[in-house]
Amino acid sequence: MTTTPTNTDATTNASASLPATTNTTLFEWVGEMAKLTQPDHIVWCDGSDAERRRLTEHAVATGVLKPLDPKKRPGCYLSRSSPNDVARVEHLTFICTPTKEEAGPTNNWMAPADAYAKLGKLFDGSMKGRTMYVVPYVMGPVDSPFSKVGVELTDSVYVVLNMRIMTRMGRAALERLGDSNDFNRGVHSTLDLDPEKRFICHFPEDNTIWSVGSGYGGNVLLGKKCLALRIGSYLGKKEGWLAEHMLILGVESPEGQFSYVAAAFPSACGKTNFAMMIPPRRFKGWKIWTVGDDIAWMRVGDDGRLWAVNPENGYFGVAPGTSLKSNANAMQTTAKDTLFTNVAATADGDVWWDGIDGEVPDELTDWQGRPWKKGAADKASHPNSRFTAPVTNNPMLSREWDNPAGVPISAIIFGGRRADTVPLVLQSFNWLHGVYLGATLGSETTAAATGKVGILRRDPMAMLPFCGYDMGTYFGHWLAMRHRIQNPPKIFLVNWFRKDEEGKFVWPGFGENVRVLKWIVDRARVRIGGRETPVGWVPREGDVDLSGLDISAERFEIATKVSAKEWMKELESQGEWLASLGPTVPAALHKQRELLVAAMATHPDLAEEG
Ligand code: GTP
Ligand code: SPV
Ligand code: MN
Repeated sequence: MTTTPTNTDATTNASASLPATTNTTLFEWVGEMAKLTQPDHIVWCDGSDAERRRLTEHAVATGVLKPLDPKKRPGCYLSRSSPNDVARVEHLTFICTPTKEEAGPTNNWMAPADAYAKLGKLFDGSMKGRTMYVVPYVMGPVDSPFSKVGVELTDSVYVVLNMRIMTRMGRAALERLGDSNDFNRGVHSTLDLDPEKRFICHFPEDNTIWSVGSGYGGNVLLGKKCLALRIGSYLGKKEGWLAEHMLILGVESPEGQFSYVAAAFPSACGKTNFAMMIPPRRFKGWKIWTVGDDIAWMRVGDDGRLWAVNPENGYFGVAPGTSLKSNANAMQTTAKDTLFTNVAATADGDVWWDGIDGEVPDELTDWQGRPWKKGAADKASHPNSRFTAPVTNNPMLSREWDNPAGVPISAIIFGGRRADTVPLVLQSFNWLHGVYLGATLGSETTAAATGKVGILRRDPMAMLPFCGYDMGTYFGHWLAMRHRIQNPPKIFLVNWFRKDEEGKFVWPGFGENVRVLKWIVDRARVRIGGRETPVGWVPREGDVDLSGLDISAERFEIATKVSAKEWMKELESQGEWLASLGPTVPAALHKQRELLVAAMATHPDLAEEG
């Protein structure tokens, strides 16, 4: 027997279910947190199907979830958040290292003692009248040396049901943990959803995360951005690996050759779509297999290559824009056993969002539960409405998705949302230049975080909101990794979002991106040509297979153009960015920039102007 002898917690008087562990460190910590938050009940989650049914019934009965039509969307539910709680809140997210310098200039910082005191006050009695769920989970395959165990205490049944999809949750996690004290300690209380009392605090040294006042994904599903990226990147620096905001996919050629790539695009910039892409008809025999759609943990293998694991177990994906045309695999993935958040509802019990297939219905219930009529000024689905779906629903799930060793990475791709300057694809000259391209990545902001959208900002490696320590030191870690990897992946920059003079996207994107991916994989395997520009390699005409695609040579040239004038401006702005990060930015990156500027300055387009 591994159960404990009691089902009431003597220190709190809360009724408690029986946990399947003897881990005293865990008991003590749960007891301590229960004493602080004072829940009426404590429920230890086992991850079973019976538990899912029970919690789902409870969520429906209390109005947290609304069942969808069981024929149209079997096992699916709709959740509506508080209208003030629909995205990550970067201004309320803190890294609580002993010194501000360790958090660096791009993170909000609070001294650990201050943060514990401030949030401790908010947690005090915050679960009175509520249930505290104890959610043990593993990030990564349960039996992988890559993986990390976390335990999240939460008073939200929505969080439990989402964690159940997004992580390996329950008994398996307690078994993996055993009596070890090496687990992430996450505490989440919904409080009253007052943005004035909303904080997401990370204590890397204590492997602890405290989150209050929100119910939104990235703020409260603590295994995801908080553990897998912010704490993960801190551990990666310490332990010699990389925790990255990257999708992982496998490309299968018609000959049956597999190549794996990892790609970092900022939030709502196309990772899920790229990871699930369906090649166009012309690419018969080519298959894209999804390993992960948001996060990659990468380590050097015994063979000197970089190996990547997806720590997640589900997809927390952007709904708007998802359709049979743009992402049929995501449509199939969300056909059953999926939780939808802040999408619109149809009268017949289905979901709806902007960009979904078919006619816009005349009437809908909008994401806030209000009647909506076609043509209304307000959007029926929130721009950051999301689906939570198990990876096993994905028809193109890679057979390697759960491999404890991960997959070997041949290419790393950075990409952003750039209306100009950045060509469709650019290959770096070497690792240092590739790290430079990642470090200076720029992208227009999206609805995934609270704030204005469409503003160009630097988002290095798509990690600006997710790096758990000083940015310059993080760049140094990337450069240092080169010396551990004997056979490093080639590094690329892509941009699906370049616009023409009329403001239209020049490149069709989505499944057509496989054409670019093929060039990338062929370049990584050194079997296709390219053209050298002062800022990197681009495909020559004919290098990218455009057959069967309705795009003119001129338009392809616009898509792949490297303009000397635009790049001189870009390099200047990149210099300001690097300078703003302070003295920890490696000298090699400054020198790399100077070299690019000097090389670009010899360009005839600039010389003509004198
Ligand atoms: P997070 O989950 O926030 O990290 O987002 P993500 O990077 O996974 O982005 P996702 O794939 O969900 O795409 C976000 C939005 O960009 C959706 O509305 C997509 O329809 C759109 N999008 C994705 N790929 C492309 C593309 O190649 N071209 C264009 N024009 N839009 C795209
Ligand atoms: C992102 O914003 O990058 C997401 C969604 O993937 S969240 O989990 O909220 O971070
Ligand atoms: Mn993301």
